[in-house]
Amino acid sequence: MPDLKTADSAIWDAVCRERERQTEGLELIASENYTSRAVLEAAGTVLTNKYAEGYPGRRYYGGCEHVDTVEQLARDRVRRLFGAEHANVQPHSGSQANMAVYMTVLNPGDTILAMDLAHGGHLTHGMHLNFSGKLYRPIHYGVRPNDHRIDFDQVATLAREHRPRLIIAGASAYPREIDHAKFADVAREVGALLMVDMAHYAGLVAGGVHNSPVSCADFVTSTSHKTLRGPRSGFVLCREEHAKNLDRSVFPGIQGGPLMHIVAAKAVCFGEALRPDFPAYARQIVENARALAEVLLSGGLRLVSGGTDNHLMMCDVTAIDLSGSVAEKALDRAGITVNKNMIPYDQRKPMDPSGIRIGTAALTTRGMQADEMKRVGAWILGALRHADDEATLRRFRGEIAEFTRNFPVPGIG
Ligand code: DSN
Repeated sequence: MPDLKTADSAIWDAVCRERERQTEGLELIASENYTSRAVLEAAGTVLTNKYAEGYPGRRYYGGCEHVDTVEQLARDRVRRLFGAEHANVQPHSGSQANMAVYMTVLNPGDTILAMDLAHGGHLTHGMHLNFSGKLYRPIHYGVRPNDHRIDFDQVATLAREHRPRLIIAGASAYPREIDHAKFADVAREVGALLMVDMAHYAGLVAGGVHNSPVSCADFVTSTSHKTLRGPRSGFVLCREEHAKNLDRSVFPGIQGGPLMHIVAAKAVCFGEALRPDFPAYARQIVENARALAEVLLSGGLRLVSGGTDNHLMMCDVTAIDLSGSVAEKALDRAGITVNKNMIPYDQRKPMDPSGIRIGTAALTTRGMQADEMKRVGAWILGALRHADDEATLRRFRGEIAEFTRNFPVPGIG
């Protein structure tokens, strides 16, 4: 980045340090990943210079012939990847993908039924400070206290009582496979529409490891940067009957010009996920999560629901007398990045909850497998046990930097 270095050394320096952090540490944030060099290159192209309000073939600006090609490729590829009738690849993020669906089917004041943020849901599923909680009337379901699985009896009871216009499935911190068909049954019974927010596990759906919501949901929303391993962005899939209204909700409803460099990077990501090696990547993410969960369980940590069958696990660190915030900071000092997180029925507060969330998508991208998860698990347990022992955390940090040299980050090295 020679020009950046000369023009703005402060930004150049911060980017270099972040690159170093990403390379030398163990990245275990469940919603993060490493993109390929091709995705990075697409995101850094001259397409950032172009306005393209509208859709391919129907733009409000001249000179759109090449960005039309890009957006059409992105739409075709993501439709093929997930077997969807219609795709909109313009949402800048997962939040905007969700907002676009709400704008398509809801009026202010309408009732939505979604997973409670405190049980693993997302901000845009009706949290009181989020637009979704201010504009609409959210009702929340959660997980059962005994096994931490989605309480479908509660989902059905709440749906019958409140008659929501839209039921939302999908979560940000739920370690189990979600039964989309069961949500579809409830939605059908009460005459609601179903939206599945598959942002976290889109890569697992693409790789055939998690059941697909596309055939049973009216709308499927997602980000492209988690298990799907693309640029930081969003998209929506839906049935043809909703296509026109959805497209209108995205533009001009909630967005102006699409970020065409990011649409290009999404097209590259979808192309990569269509390649024959992607299912093996998705399978390995899940195998790695299971392997890591076993190590953590055997080390005395409690896991929400007792384990995982997707890319993430939720660890209750109060079982070893820590809080989520203390655990996150200790792991950070050892070069291990996770995030503190509320766990179901948490008695603590969001800024210092009982849990940490751990995901395996990024380390799997670096080529780590179950054997490596044993070492990663040992470092996590060691750092948690020595949370206030600076010398030990520093030693782990050095060992991890050495270890990660054997697992180059795609696009960085
Ligand atoms: N904030 C994201 C996560 O970390 O799960 C979800 O959008």
